[in-house]
Amino acid sequence: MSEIFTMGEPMVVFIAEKPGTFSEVENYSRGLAGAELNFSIGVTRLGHTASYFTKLGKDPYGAYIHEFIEKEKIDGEKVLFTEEYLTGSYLKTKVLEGDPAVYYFRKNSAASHICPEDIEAQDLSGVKMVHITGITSALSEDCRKSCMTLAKRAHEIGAMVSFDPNIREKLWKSREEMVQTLNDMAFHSDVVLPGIKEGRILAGTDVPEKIADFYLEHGSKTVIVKLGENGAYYKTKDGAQGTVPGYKPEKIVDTVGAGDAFAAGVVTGLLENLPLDEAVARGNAMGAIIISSKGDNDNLPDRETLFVFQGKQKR
Ligand code: KDG
Repeated sequence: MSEIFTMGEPMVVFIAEKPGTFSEVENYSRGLAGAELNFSIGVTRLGHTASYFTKLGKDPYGAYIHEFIEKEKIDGEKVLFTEEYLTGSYLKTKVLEGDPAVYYFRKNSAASHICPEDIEAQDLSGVKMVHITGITSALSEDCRKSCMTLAKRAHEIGAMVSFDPNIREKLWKSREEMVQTLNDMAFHSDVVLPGIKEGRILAGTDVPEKIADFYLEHGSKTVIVKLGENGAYYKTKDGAQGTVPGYKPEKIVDTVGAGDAFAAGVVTGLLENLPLDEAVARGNAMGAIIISSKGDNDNLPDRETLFVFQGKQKR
């Protein structure tokens, strides 16, 4: 069995070749997306084993995603196919600055039908870390329960849970429901990975230490707040804390997927027993690398590429 387990919704993404509206842009390149899938690619390229669970439609998108999972050596043995629902997709615009706009085609998708029974049926033996993102909780009531079931099962077998709130307001009915659900998941997780802007929405503050304290007071053990180009701030329940500076990206092309790359860096660092600040530095490096390409995961590095990148910016 793999040391890491995750689940969520993978999608096919179509990325605009140039800025403009859909009617203005004729050409799109095809890619693969999904926060937990990006994360799985990140950790397996760094030499770790990961199992990924999802539901795919029996359609060309589903077949493409499944092939990709196999090619990346992610254990997707338990992935289920359904005739009833389609695999989701999304459109991503090209911007010259800031975050691109995204348009989802995923309502009632195959993955939104993941249910707690699916999670109960998973063999988690040998798993040391379960990674969950807030996107999955937003997909349906069943998906939300599935995330909680997964966190509970992880703790029963002594595995740790890492949680990235990954706010996607478009997927939620209301901000109130979103905040409550994401915080509840975070309180049931060991390692919480909010961004600074997410902290303002979820914890009511954009002071990194206060965001960390908010989660630590409610049961989380380690909180790592992503600060964008300024790196990341961490605090543990034992009071250890610090800010780890960010790496300079070669260029900034597309910021989508940076949080997943960051999570892959941190989680692999923790599994390798790196000191926390080094695990966070690895997360920062992974985030800086991925934003220099247009895809959500294509540029995720192998170990050697990562170490060369980190070595070039010795601090
Ligand atoms: O974190 C990156 C993801 O946002 C992207 O790959 C697509 O999963 C996705 C989503 O729901 O936005």
